[in-house]
This record gives sequence, C-alpha cells and structure tokens, in this order.
Amino acid sequence: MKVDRNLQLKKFDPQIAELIKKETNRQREGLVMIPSENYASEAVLQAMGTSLSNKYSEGYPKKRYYSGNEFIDEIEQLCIDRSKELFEAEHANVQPHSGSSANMQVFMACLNPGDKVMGMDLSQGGHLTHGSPVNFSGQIYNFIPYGVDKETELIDMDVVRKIAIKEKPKMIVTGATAYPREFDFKAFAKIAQEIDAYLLADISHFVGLCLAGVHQKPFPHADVVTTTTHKTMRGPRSAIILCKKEDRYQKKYHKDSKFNLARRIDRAVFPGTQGGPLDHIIAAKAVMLKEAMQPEFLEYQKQIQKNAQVLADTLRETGIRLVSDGTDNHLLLLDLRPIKVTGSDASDALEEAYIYANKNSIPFDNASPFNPSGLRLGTPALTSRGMKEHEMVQIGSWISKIVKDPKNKSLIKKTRERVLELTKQFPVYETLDL
Ligand code: DSN
Repeated sequence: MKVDRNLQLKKFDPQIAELIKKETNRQREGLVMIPSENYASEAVLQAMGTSLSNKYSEGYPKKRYYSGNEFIDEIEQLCIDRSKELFEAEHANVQPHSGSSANMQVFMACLNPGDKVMGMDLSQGGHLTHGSPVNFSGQIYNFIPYGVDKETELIDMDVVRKIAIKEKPKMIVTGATAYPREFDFKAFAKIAQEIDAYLLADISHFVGLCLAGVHQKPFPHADVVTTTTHKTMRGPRSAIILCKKEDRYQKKYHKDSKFNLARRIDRAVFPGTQGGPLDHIIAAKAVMLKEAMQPEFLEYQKQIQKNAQVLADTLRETGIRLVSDGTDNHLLLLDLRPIKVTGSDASDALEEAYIYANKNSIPFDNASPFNPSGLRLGTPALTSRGMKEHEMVQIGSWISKIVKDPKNKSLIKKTRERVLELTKQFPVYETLDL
C-alpha cells in the first residue's frame, strides 16, 4: 500500500513536490554508482521528516541551553550509546553536520593554527579537508601531503614513515575518498606514536566495511575517528566523531587545558563551530546505527566488496585499466588515458544511459580536475537494491562499452533501455509515494 507522505506538500507547493518525485524516480530508474551515494532506508527517511526539526537543543543531553529537551535528550543519548557500542569507542559526539565539519572540529580540538599535519593529497585520493590548499584545512594548518607509489599506486608505508620522521607533524590523517585499497591503521598508529602525533582515521567512505570486519577496525589504533553516515552506512547526510576519552599527548600538547580529549572534541563541536544540533538528523543517525547492528548489515557490507571485485574483474577483462589494478573496498578508479577518453566524456555518456558515476582525478594525473583522466565507480547503492555478482558482470560490460565509445548514441540508447529493465527488477522506495 502506498503512503502519501507528501499530501500537504503536493497541495501547497506542487512545483517542489513534482521535482522531488522526479528526483526519486531518477534514483529508482538509474544505476547509482557514485561511491559516496546510497539509498537511506525508508525508516531513516521517516525519522528525518519529523517534528524534531523544530527543536533547539544547544548543549548536550541533560546540559541544554533551552527547555523542552526531555525527549531530545533521550534520542541523542541513544544515538551516543549506539555509536559507542558499534564502534567500540570510549566517546562519541553525534552532532557534527557533515564530514567536513567533523574534521574541522577534530583539528580544532587537537591542533593550533599553523601546526603541521600529514594527510593524503587530494589529487592522489585524499579529501578536501585533508589539507587541500583551497580548503580551510590547508589554509589554517601546515599540511604535508603523502600519496601513492607511482608504480604500484598503493600507499607505501615506508615513505609515509620517512615523511613523518622528517616533518614531525602533530597529527597524521588517514582515510581517503578515491583510494580503492585498505588502510592499515595499525601501521599508521605505529608511525604516529613514534613521533608523538595524533592519528585521525577518517573512515567516511569505507566505514561499513570496517564495522563488518572486512577491513581493519580503526580502534584501538586511532586517537580519533570521523565518519560520514550516508555512504556505506546508508544513514542521513551527516557525520559522527568517535574518540578516546583521554589524550595520550595531554602533557605534551595541552598541558594548560583542564579538558581531556573527549571534552575538547565536544567543545569544538559546540560551541566551537556549531550552534543547535539537527535533532531530526540525530534521530535518523540513531535509526541507522540500529540497522547497522543487525546481522543483515554485515552481509550487506560483504556483498558491497564482492560486487566491487566482480565489477573490477569484468572491467579489467574488457581491457579497462584500474588504478592499483583492482579494489579491496567499495570503489574502483578507472584510468581512461589508455583508451583516450576523458573523465567528463565518460561520465556524461554514462549519465545519458542512466548510469551515474563521477569523473575523478587519478594519481599523477596531468589533466585538470575539471576534466580529469579518471572515473570513480562504487557498489554501495546497487548492493542496497539487492544486486549481486551476476548484475555486476552485466553492468561492467555496459560501462566498458560506453566508456570506450562515448559518442555512440545508439549504444547509449540501447543501454539505457536495458538499465531500465534491470532497475525495475530491483525496486527501491516501493511503498513511498515520494
Ligand atoms: N564528496 C564526497 C565524495 O564524493 O567522496 C566526499 O566527501
């Protein structure tokens, strides 16, 4: 039975209601393969569209600046408790609005402006907030980049160690947005501890794989962990910070502070960089965490990885070069230089066939970031729809044909028809009349 959740919206603002419907249909009909996108469950969507959006609750549970927070306190506390349990963390702050905010808050809690930090270069797979010069991170802090080896396209931990010993940063940031391999948190922690540096693991992309034990868990190695909640977690657009309670370098770097690491993180979130938390989003994060505690979540994460590997095999067999020759996680980075196609041309042609991927720089790319030489593909959203190895072989072959021949309109049209047939067999948001 369809539930018309948008009756009032349709009556009052049919223009916006219609556009929301069109966007939902686009997501239903197409193959969402941008690795940072996913389908939040209907339960998560429902928690977001609620009266909780009306409330102000600056502060933390039982310590608010506004009255009327009896139920909000319970919701935020549930979200905190579930986060700590799931991530095996000593402390959790569930108020950050986004991954970028979360990283900013961690830097503020641990560093001073001008401090040295090591992060993965954006052009080699890192995130904007890992020190890009156009981002606050690269402007406020002195970021020293590390990247991948030119031959293997993998992070070389000996090189990371050499840079760390030479530069002596106060923090090392691990994690990336376009690195198809696993991060060795234990090895990063060993290096960080050699030079008395904090280790921040930004696990936003592959968080689900860590929780499922498919990838190394960041605790106890990292001091602080940040994650977004909408990628492999399938939650709302938001983030969480997890950390140890005590600061192993309190005496060295924060001897004048009466606050431990957990308290400094909380203060950096509120009042440091945010005002009122988004209580409807915190409720949705709590729902997401409950979903992640179910056995199906582990199976889902394992399937994301299996699907990525089959997609990689299929593309490789059809002559497409993959950065690092494969994947360990949920994403693949295609090097389009050998087939003389640009990332934009490939992504535009795929979009016409209702296959959504994103153009992306590849390591040592000479092309501009606006028209880079790579294409990034991911499997989380397809896996949420129930697609498995069989579908990945099919989809891989469609993608391969289109990226090799992006101007072939009849191929694109034929593929679009097949995409529509396939997505009908794997419906999403069936019961919602969005
Ligand atoms: N913009 C996100 C991504 O697409 O990977 C990272 O924040």
